[in-house]
Amino acid sequence: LSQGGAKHFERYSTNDAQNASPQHFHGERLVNYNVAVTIVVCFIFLSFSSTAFAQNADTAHPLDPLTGGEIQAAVATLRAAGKVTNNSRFPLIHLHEPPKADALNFKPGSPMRREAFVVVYERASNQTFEAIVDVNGRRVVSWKEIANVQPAFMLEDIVLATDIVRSHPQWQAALRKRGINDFQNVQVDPWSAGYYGNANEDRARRCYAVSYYKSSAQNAYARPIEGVVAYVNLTTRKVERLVDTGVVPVPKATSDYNAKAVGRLRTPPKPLQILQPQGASFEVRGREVRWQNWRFRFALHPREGLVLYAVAYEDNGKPRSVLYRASLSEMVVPYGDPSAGWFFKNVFDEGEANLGWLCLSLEPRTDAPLNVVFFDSVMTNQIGAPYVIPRAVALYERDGGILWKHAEFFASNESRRARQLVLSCVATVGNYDYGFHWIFHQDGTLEQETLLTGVMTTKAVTRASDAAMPHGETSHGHLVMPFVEAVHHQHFFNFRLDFDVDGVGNSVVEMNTESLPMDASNPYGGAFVMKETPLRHEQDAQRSLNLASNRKWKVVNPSVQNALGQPVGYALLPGENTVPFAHPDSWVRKRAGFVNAHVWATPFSPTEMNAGGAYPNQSRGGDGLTQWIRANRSLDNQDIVLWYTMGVTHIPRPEDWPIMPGHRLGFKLAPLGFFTRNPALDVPKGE
Ligand SMILES: [Cu+2]
Repeated sequence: LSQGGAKHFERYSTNDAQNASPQHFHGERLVNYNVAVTIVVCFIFLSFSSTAFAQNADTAHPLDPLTGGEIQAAVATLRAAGKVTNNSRFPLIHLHEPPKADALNFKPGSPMRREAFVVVYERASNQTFEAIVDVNGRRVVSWKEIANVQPAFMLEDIVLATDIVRSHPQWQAALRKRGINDFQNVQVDPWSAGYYGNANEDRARRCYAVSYYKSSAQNAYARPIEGVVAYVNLTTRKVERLVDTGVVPVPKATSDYNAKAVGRLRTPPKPLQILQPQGASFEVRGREVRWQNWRFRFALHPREGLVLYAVAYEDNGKPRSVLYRASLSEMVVPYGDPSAGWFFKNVFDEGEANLGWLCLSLEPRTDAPLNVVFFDSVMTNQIGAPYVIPRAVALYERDGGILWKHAEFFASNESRRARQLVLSCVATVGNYDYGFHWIFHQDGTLEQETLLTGVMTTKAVTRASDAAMPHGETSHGHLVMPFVEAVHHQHFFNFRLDFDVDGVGNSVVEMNTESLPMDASNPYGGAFVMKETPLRHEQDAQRSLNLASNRKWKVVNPSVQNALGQPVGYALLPGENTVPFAHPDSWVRKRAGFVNAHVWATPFSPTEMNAGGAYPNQSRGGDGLTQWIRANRSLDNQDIVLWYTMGVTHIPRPEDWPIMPGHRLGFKLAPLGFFTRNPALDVPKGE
């Protein structure tokens, strides 16, 4: 469904390499892993038609994601330089972004720097390397080993862990004790091993594997094989320890969610058609989108998922910059159960799994309305070969309700209907599915909405009912079906927001609203004021929400004033949020230090991208934001990066089972003094 300006978009042809996509990562396609890997391995010997991955010279931009041809060139250059072999693995390849000034000053059609950032993992020697490759010059710009880190998991790790666990005699014995002999019907879920203070532990690549009895069911999580955990060493390819905390009977009932399993379906509502007979109102030129005064570029980054670049709003014919770059910088999902099968479940769903790589193809009608325009995306598989995810990103307009309205009594009645532009992707990370939607509003507001759905991970218990244990308050989870608990957990998301409000030099201001004392100047007690406090250094800028003062933040350009003499700015308007419930001294809070405050600010650095550090897999704490802000750099009229941590505390409901209705949370970036009046006044009434 190609509409509007999207015909200008360079469409990649799809091919068999998509069979290596993360659709094979988890769940029912588990049995296909070996097939998938075989296809991946075969595929390296096929050559791409270079036109399938070519770049359009008219619309090419230095911030465009790497093309398939550029990925091939990067890997071939490393191979020619003797840096990699057929045994090398490529957990991550993405654009090494040019210096900010180069991107901002780029003139279409002029020559540009194109570099690839490549992470290489050598499994045999358990070494990780980072390379930067000049893909046009076919030159290795830098090559270095990064000691004591583990890059994100790849398909091969999942396959390897599953094979190691399935063939382990003690694991087999533990399952037999539970009446399970058909091991091929067991789903093995490897979880990242994290770090829990054992400083003597060597730096091998590890994971912890738990199991579910899947058999012919759709949803394996209805039948957890509780208390059996395999500590897998992926370097030595051995189960280091098999934990069996005792038999909890494996629940017998299934709980699938496909139409057949659900039973009688309700009468569907009558058709609701969203038609755009004249096409979409947005224009797409290469990777740039223009719509209703907004303009921005986007990419699907293999780690961060959707990235927005160069977000600007056209004001009286002149584009004014708002953000240079906006992205999800990291995630962490800590579970609240201390038992042997659960304590390690503190997953960094971005940095440990490469969230962007896990974005699957979207379907029209269900994942996006029928007026959608989809974009394919080029990713790299573990052996360094590019492949295409068809329909990885959706872009569409939708109705936005009332934009503004007022009726003058007995006189005029002015109202306008809002339109919204949505850019979205959905990543399936194991049992969960996360949607990321950037929503552009006509009034200059940019909204981030995160959608949580999918299947909760579960624990087998011995009780069928909560009647004898009201509210389950002695438990670390809640019953979602007889003998099955979903465990309490939280989801934290950190967004990196590189603001450029009317230029690069910005400052951060906190806004707190306060009541005034009741005295002669406030005789009726109704007075309140809003106080602004500049956050001048990094260590002043670890801040959290405060309902009592209606706390909010804004990024201003101190050098640019609006017509009212106010510095132009954009405000961060938080939505749902939470605080971490893990103990402040817990390892997860040391490793994911970004959960310890909602708002952080740093001066721009091209190497400070991920709030939990570049390599959270088996990290030992202190990486990322908590490390960088130690320098306590100035935030006064600097190139400001604002980091926002938002979270949801998920106390499972029966209604979240067996599949969770989408839960949405997010935040808004709203103009504050950026304009001098409602910027959507000029929206006409329309048809
Ligand atoms: Cu949840």
